[in-house]
Amino acid sequence: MANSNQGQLKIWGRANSVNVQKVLWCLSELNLRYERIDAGMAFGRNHDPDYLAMNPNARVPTLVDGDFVLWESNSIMRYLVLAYAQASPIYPEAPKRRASVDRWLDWTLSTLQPVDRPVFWALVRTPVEQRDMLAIQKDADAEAVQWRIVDAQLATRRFIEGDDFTIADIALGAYARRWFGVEGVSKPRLAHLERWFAQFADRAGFVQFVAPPMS
Ligand SMILES: N[C@@H](CCC(=O)N[C@@H](CS)C(=O)NCC(=O)O)C(=O)O
Repeated sequence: MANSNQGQLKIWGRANSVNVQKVLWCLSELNLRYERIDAGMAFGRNHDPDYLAMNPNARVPTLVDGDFVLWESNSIMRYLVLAYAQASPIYPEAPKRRASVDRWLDWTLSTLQPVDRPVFWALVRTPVEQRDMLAIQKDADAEAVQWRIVDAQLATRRFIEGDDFTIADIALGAYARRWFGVEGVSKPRLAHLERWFAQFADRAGFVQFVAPPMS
């Protein structure tokens, strides 16, 4: 059954953006209705004056909820839970548990995304003949350093912060799909990360929005 929002939620952003995917996966977990409008890269729109008035970064995603506008994908996920599913374990209320989830959201933006981006762009969005494989392997090695941190955390936990699935799993899971999906570089075997990632095959939001071929 759909949640009790009135279907007024609009998400601006192309479906192949990792940050849009996080929000779509979260909306699915919360069973919220929404409309998605393509924007960014080939779709354009994000440099138009009306879009810039909503999001001066010219980035996707942007959420519009009635007269409220919000950008930054992790902030959007937090807002959706607070506005529409406050008691949900997906963003726990207890201060220490919430802060533990928040740190992975911050870490994803500050530490993981910068090392993932060069690898993803080189292997997914760069023609084969233009790829510098030595440089890409170095970038992949730098990304592996960060995934080892996640792997170690998962050695003793079902999800990143314990028994419950949270929006930190969404943020990390969307990037893990890229890490596992890129081909042509050598990557260390990270057994805990693999076990954790395999669980998402049961989650409709992951299957629909994150698992499809990368582009
Ligand atoms: N920290 C921002 C990053 C947003 C961002 O960099 N979005 C990328 C797509 S993943 C973008 O808008 N790229 C330009 C474009 O699509 O034209 C967030 O998490 O929302």
